[in-house]
Amino acid sequence: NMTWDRYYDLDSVYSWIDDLAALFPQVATIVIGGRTHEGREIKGLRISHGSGRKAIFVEGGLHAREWISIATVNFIANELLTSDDAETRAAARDFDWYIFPITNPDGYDYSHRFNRMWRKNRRPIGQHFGVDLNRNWNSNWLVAGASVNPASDIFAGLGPFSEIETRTLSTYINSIGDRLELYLSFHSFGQMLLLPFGNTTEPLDNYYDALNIGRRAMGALSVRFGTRYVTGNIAEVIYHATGGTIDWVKEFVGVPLVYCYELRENNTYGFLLPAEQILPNNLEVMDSILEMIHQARRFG
Ligand code: 0X9
Ligand code: ZN
Repeated sequence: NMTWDRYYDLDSVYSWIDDLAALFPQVATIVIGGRTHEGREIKGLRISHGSGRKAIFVEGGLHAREWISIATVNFIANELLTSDDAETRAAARDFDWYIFPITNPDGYDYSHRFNRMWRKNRRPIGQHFGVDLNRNWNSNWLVAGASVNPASDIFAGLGPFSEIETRTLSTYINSIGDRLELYLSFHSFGQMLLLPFGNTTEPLDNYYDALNIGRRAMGALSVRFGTRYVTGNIAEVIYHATGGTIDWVKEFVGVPLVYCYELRENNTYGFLLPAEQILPNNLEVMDSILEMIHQARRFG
């Protein structure tokens, strides 16, 4: 069983996912979203009370050191399966959920065993290791905030989708793409809710709806503990960066609502968020997701 007062390594998370699927066989199914350079599976859970519903995709751990994103996504899966709260039950029933806590398993394992601050995957290129998987998607690849230097932490790879992780995961996302209503990508840190695109402040097709829904969701997030998030376009709120997941999902899959959370916190701890903050973070994020779904229904 998983508690929310510590971080768990790759094997623990993967076996916990297996346990959940075994405990809730009618609604939870193990799904393989892709593969990794070192031969691992990108393992996730599909939570569904009946197929053919509109779908929500939840992704964490694309950056290895952002451990809180894995804990957050685990919590979401756990809530959808075990919560007694009426709104949470409704959210679980009304959508097919595709939940992938660790989309960079090679990197996550490496950050537990060898280097806590590892970010990229673990593919060797010359004498260096790793491609930044949030620069490798086929959307404005290498246009901004990315590097051609394999030693760099923002190395974009040898070409768009050069990495098996992004290539296989994007194929999986495409396979369910026509049912996807909402795509949530979890990163840390900085307390931001980001909208595409990473290279321009030009508004999206549905920018004002997306912004409105996002702001209301962050309003709900702040109620419990007063945590403040800033909502806005990537290029405006954080920095120019292209080849990221949500840009590709918006541009090529055409999912109406896509967001990237930069979770807690703001300056003191950075990627090393103390374990005492896992539960408060998870609770406030879950509040925001329920509000997001509620608002998305209103805006249609
Ligand atoms: O630089 C990134 O990839 C993200 N920040 S992080 O500290 N988690 O590395 C921001 C990504 C913005 N999103 C996209 N460009 N899609
Ligand atoms: Zn990140």
